[in-house]
Amino acid sequence: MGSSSSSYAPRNIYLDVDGKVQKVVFSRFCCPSVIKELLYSSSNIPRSTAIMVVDPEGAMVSIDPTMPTNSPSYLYKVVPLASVQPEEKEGMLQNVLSHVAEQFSRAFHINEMKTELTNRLTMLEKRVEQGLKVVEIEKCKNDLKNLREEMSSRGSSRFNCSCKYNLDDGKKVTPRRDVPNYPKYTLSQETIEALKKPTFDVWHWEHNEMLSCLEFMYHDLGLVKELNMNPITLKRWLLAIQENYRNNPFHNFRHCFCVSQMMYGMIHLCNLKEKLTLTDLVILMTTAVCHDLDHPGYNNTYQINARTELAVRYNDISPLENHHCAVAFQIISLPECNIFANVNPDTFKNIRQAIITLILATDMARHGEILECFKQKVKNFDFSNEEHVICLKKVLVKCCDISNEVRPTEVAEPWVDCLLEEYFMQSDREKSEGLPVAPFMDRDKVTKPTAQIGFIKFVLIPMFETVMELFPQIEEIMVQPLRDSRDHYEELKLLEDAMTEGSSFMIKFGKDLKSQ
Ligand code: 0WF
Ligand code: ZN
Repeated sequence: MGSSSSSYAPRNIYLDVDGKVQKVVFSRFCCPSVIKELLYSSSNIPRSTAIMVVDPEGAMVSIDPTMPTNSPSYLYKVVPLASVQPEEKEGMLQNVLSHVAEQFSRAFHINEMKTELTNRLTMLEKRVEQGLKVVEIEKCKNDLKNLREEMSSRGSSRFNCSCKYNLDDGKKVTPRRDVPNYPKYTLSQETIEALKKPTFDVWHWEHNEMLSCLEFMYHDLGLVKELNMNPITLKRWLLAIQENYRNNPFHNFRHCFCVSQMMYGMIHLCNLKEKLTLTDLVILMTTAVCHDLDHPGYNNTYQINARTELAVRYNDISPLENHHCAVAFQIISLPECNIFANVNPDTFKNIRQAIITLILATDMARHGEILECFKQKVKNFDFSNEEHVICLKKVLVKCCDISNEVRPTEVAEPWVDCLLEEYFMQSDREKSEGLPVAPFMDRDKVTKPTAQIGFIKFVLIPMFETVMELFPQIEEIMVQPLRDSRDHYEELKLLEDAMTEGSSFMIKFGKDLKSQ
């Protein structure tokens, strides 16, 4: 693990704004557009005017996360671009450099990044050599050299990594786009009401709309106020979260949204605001949002049997869940995405510990152990007992994680297709790699009804019925839909069996007829 705390240390820039010293602080990983936004805010120059930063000698300073820091005795000035025409050529170069740095700071894929940057750097070098003064050439070459060095140091650490992430490097989790590109959707009253219920149609919404819904939930539950969150940081955090879910058939950002929306629904249905603390609600919601971050689409069994990098890193102990947690806290460690920046260190420690515990509890290999622990407490449940509350939170997160079948058939059923698609991808790969294949993942053995009946009867109903002992109100809204779904799949299974028997009969009957 190569990251040192200094790599996350904020950078301070001091500006002369109308004769007063103005300090601007940003992270090394802050994208240039965010730095520019900070400069606009501190300098009172309208955003419609292009700006540049100049040092006391009149030299231009590039606006990017690597811009040289200064001191209150050596102030930079933010000036409108129009007032510095003579340096047009250099300005152009600085803009391109800034743009390169921006592209760089947003790039995720090493190959994409290398090709893109190499092309741009070659172009820049040509421009530098074509028309700038020696001193300018030296400065630009230096900038290019630094950029190249940084690129290769970041790049090399990511080679040979099968996943998008290398935990040495916090950079890759930064959002590709910033909040201005994330339009604000105003939720209608109808959507706001629907959002609280398991009947919410999760297929109806685009990513930006789901982001707005999640943002709304944090505000509506009072979590933003409680933790004194910066609302822009909340938006940036959510963007980073969305970008760090992969486009798997099942384990994708929409699944993250479903789990979070179900948690929001359960918070309302079970009146959890009255029974738990607001910090507990932050923990529950944030766990739901983060719980499958960067899921590669292949489960723990595959990770362990194939001896993947994740399995090796986490010694075969819940490799995926450990990874989801690590990515979650990498995102939080970015100052521009740190929704917990304004809580005190002890509270942060508690929140972090609780989220880790809950994400790790989503490993289905621990299902029996966790449900048993809750069963022992539920008859005499004590909301003032910390152990009881931790156990309840684990079960609530687990319920939401696998709750698709609580939703109406037309919403739930496509999720089974998505999951089977992901499972079949895994089993095909396992077959081709000579690894063991679970029957419920095998396209030659499993059908939708067979997959669902066992899961609903032996996993979902027992768990939700146990939660119902504490919150009887979930029977009508959550448990009954599960029973209906079980019946629906049992009917489908009968039909499926009849069809199979029918075709077997036809085959046999056909043969008998032939032999006569
Ligand atoms: C397809 C089925 C299944 N059905 C679901 O509704 C659902 C929701 N989450 N998950 C689901 N799996 C899994 C995603 C990752 C972990 C949980 N699966 C479950 C399997 C086929 O069959 C069983 C049945 C009983 C016990 C164990 C596996
Ligand atoms: Zn999940």
